Amino acid sequence: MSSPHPLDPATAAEYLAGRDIMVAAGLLAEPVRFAYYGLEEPPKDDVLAEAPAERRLRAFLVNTGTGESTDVVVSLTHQKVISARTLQPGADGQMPILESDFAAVDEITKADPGWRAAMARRGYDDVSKIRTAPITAGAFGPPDDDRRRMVRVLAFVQAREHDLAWAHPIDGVAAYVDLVEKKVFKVTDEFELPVPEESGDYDDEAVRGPHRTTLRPIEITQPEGPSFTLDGHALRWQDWSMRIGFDAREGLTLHQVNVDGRPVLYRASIPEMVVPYGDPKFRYWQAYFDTGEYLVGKWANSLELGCDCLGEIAYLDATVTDDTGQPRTIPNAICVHEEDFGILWKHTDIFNGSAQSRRQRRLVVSYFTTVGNYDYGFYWYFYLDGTIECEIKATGVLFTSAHPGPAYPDGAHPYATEVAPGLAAPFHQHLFSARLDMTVDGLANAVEEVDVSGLPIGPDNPYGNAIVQKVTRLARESQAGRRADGSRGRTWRIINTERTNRFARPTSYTLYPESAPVLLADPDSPLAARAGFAANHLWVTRYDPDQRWPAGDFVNQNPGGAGIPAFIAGDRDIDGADIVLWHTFGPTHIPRPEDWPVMPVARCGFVLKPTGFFDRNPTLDVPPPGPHCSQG
Ligand SMILES: [Cu+2]
Repeated sequence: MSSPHPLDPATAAEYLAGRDIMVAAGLLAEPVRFAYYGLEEPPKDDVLAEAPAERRLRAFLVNTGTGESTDVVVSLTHQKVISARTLQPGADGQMPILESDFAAVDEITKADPGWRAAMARRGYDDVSKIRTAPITAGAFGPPDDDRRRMVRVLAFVQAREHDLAWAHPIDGVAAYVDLVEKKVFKVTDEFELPVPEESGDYDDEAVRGPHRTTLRPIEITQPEGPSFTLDGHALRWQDWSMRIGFDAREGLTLHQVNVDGRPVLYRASIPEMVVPYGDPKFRYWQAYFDTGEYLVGKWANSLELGCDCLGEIAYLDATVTDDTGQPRTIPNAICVHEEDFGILWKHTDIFNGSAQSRRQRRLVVSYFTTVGNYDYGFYWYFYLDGTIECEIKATGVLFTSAHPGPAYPDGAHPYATEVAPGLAAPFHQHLFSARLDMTVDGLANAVEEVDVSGLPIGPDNPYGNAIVQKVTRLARESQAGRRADGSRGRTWRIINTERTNRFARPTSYTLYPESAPVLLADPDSPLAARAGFAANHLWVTRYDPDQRWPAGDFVNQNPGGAGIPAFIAGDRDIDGADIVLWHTFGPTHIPRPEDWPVMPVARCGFVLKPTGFFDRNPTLDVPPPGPHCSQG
């Protein structure tokens, strides 16, 4: 095994070697399964000091016969188990959903007489036409009986082989499945509504109509090849350099992002997302933590040239493992390419006659994943002018329920949109948490909240036109739980407390948030306790290598309080320190009829822009795109 960079993803050989260590330690007796398996990154100080790094892997093990759950860390370097902690699920939460849970839940549910009777009452005697969706249970306490390892199951009809099951929800019924006892322990059956009939099969010409014939080809060519280089997982493009990582849980990770040879981000990723649904009926528990409960990275797509990505593409494979800890390669999981992005800068000068245009370009590092009905693309963009952007593309199929129609006045439904006859799409949110381990020009960073406002008419402002910035330093973790405020143009500036630019001001990068709602669930709700990170748009914590997951290490059925609320309990000093920003963003999705039957991409994200990081526009040296583009 050649020596990898300390931040390179774990390889297939490493997963197998780690598995052997666990076998030798007696940790993998049947029927123990891997709910997660990945690299345990070395602490930042060791990496920055280029100290010899120990390779460690972390595994979440579940005994599917007893439910016993163990959090294991092994050292590949020293060939031994470093730690093996048995979870107390009532306090710690449960391990993520296993791949094998999907088939097991289907079998268990369909074998249950109570659930079958509920289906038969609705006219479905033949359960082979029914598709079951195992949904993480959350934690609601009594009378939900959810201290056991469990999921809740909603059902859909797929009458024909190629039917889109999501178009045909069987509403009003849920099966509660104990994954350890392997039985349905409760069936809720609250109401009956007709199963919507209209086909949602967008592959079917009878549904979509014939393909339009009016789109002429667009081809992207880079005859001299792209301007980036990829050496293993090390990526260089223009003034940028970074390392690319990948994890079964959080997907794409970026490391040691530098511009102009100066550090900006030590690490960036989207380590959690929650998708809470807003229908308080029998499906009140529907809220997926796609990352902590289902592991978004594990479901990464293999991307296809010319279909998913256009141009001169470099791909990286990702290696994840199955339930038994055996490596599985996802070919072409990560896409790296370069895009023209319109005008970078342009001016026609009325005095000196200069007329100049420059083209913006961006380097794109992305991957796409499918989690149940939804598909998410995670895109990171790096621009010539030092801007970093994160964009998430949400697409796929809406989660559906039946629409009661005349049961409500004028056919309205307070919690859902009717997207096809009798078919409802409940309102919901997609709230992502970005973990931004900032190193703007080094480790000594601080955060300033910057609001803009006008000033009232007064002695210094007789005509009332004054515009000022109000700058508030966030000194401690307890002060750094902040909301965005579009009416004040609120941004957060990450400054270096030791380095200055030519104006003797701190070098900095500014986080520009979108100002969409944070978690709409009541602050006293069981969900708010579990998704504490989503209560604000911003949190700032002091770097701690163990603080990785915004909703805690064990998110599935976690009783609450883990993650950010626990991280900030110590109220550490964050001024001039090694700090991490946690940024909550994402849409509150009121589905539109146009989102059905497959949803055009909805975008969300944030931008980081250099602010006095450079002494002037860093792109004056970008040449004109062609000799004919330069005048004057
Ligand atoms: Cu949505």
